[in-house]
Amino acid sequence: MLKQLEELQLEALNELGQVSELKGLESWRVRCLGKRSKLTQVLRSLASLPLEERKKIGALANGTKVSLESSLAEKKKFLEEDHLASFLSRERLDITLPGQPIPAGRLHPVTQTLEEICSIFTSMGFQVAEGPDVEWDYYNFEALNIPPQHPARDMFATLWIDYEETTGQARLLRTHTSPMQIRVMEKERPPIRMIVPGRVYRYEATDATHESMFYQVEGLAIDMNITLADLKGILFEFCHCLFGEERKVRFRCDYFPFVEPGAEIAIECSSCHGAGCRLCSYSGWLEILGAGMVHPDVLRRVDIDPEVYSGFAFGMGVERIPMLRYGIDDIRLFYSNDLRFLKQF
Ligand code: FA5
Repeated sequence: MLKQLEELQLEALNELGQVSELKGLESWRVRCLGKRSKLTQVLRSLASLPLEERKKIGALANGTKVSLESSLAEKKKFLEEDHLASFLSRERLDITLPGQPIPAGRLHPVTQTLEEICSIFTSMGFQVAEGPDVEWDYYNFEALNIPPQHPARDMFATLWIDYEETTGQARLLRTHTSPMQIRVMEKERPPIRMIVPGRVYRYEATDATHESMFYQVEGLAIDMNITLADLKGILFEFCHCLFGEERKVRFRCDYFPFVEPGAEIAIECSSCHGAGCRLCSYSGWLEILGAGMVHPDVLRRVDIDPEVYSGFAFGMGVERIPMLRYGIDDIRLFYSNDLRFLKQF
């Protein structure tokens, strides 16, 4: 029986040496240490042996069992470490590889221009306000000296929305930011220095310099002793900030019912440098804004005494500014969502 024990231990260790994967260990355990293993049979047969022999063989058989169990535990540990090492060598993460670049968004060129315009005027002491895109006839026209049937309504091809029965007022998409002159003056008392950026809408055919939805920035300054020289000084300073000292600026008379006198500013065309081209309708200039001294009737309507106070207002087209700065020859590029165009800014 001693010999049998020695042989089965050798045989079991030999087999254990050949196990190369963790899952092979369990079947080895069942075969060599399980209920039907040769070792268990030896242990069971101890009962039939004489006492002395039973003690001796029993101790040896148990020793064999303990030694095989510890060999199993050792082998398990070895295989687990081996498994982990080979897993790590396969799955190793190379943290030196550069990551996938995340495409960064950018501000639309019109938004960038709006921010620049606002920062120039706020540095001159103007505050920024915003108003509704859907406006009443009263603010868009009547309060600005444009009653129904006034021919100046034709200047602003209007998108009408509806008509409110109770007040008899018509609602429209504002055709300019000038209604905010009235809203601001209804709320604030002079001195007022305000700019109003926002979208405006016109029922117009589009072309290289006209869109049916575009941005304007309104400006309004009301105080004692404000003159046309203040208007001209502020607007020329603004043009120089945006276009540089060298760029030619044209300031000449224009008509708007809500100012007196009225003026417009045009900048030398960026495409032809004044020679005349499709962009500037062969005039050499592109108009960027209308302006003037606020009409006394407009001031009276909001309870500001024109004998005491005076002021100027202006309204500029925002898209035309980047067109003139970067030589963009079609306003429709801003809203056609072509990334090849937008990514240049
Ligand atoms: C006005 O809208 C007046 N409210 C401006 C004003 C304000 C005058 C305060 C006096 C006092 P006008 O329609 O000219 O004026 O438009 C002003 C500017 O908006 C133009 O100079 C031009 O730069 C721009 N603009 C006008 N129509 C369009 C259009 N369809 N597409 C793009 N820009 C336009």
